[in-house]
Amino acid sequence: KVLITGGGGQLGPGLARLLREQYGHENVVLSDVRKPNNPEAYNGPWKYADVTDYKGLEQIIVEQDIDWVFNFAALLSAVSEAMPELAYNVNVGGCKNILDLAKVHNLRVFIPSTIGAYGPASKLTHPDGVPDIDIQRCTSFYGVHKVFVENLGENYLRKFGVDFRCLRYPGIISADTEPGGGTTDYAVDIYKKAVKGENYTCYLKPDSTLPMMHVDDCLRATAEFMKASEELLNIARPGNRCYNISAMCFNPALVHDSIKTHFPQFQVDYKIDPVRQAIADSWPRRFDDRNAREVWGWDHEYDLGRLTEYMIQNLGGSTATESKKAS
Ligand code: VAH
Repeated sequence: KVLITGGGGQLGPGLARLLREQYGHENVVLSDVRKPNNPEAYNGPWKYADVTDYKGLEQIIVEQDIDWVFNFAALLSAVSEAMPELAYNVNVGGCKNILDLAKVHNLRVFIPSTIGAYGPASKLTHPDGVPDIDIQRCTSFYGVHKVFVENLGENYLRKFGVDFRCLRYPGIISADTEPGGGTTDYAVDIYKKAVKGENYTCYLKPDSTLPMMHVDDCLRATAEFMKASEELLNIARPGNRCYNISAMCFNPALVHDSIKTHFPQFQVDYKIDPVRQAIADSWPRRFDDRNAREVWGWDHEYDLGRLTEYMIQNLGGSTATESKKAS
């Protein structure tokens, strides 16, 4: 049975829906400290779970007979800068609890990492795409937390045989869930404004290029990677379970252009947030995800054009083609 922690955030509900189709509704437990708006929409059990509470987490794992855990409980980049103490307790303490429980209860564990696990050096040494193994001198609390967890997880694999798995996510774009206080959230908000016929004030500079991905690609990659056999992963890259995944790279100016093909009047102006701009400037502009593509067949399906059509349609707007048909 599967437990998703941090399940009330941007990714949990969609992963629950996907895994419940694959493994059955009652075999996927969605959990969080905050209930999603409508947990019944995800067709299966919801439980309260706080990843910083080892005993409480262990009780759920034993009572629900859990053998896989996806841990989405985290404070993202911008929120972690504002609340470093709570961020450490959740991002580091919570993951350590899950790894300790994995050791005791023989769990398979997925913990996401992020493009934020790299620092400014990587962007300079690998302008065409930062590889899985590179310098990780992060300049955000969130990135530092994730680098620690990546290394802790791989040591639990080497020393205790814990089946730890980790994907470094780009910025994730979703229509039916809110992003969680990150640096890439503009890429969701900009579409919401466009569909409402409003202009958008962007907090990042127009040329702030970052790796990005549609939420369906992200969740499909996560489910596929978790299903990959341990033997395959151990043979391919012994002791190393952290893979970059990417789909596209864009910046506010490119999103604006893509949206204007549907809403020609849509305007974007810029009011830079220095905290999130500094975080974005420290992150890679491009990701090299060849290992994920070669070892377990990762491939993305959404590019910027398809993402824009999807977001407009799923936020209640009409794309250019639909408007033409209607006229
Ligand atoms: C953030 N959306 O902006 C998250 C993610 C790669 C970005 O980690 O913090």
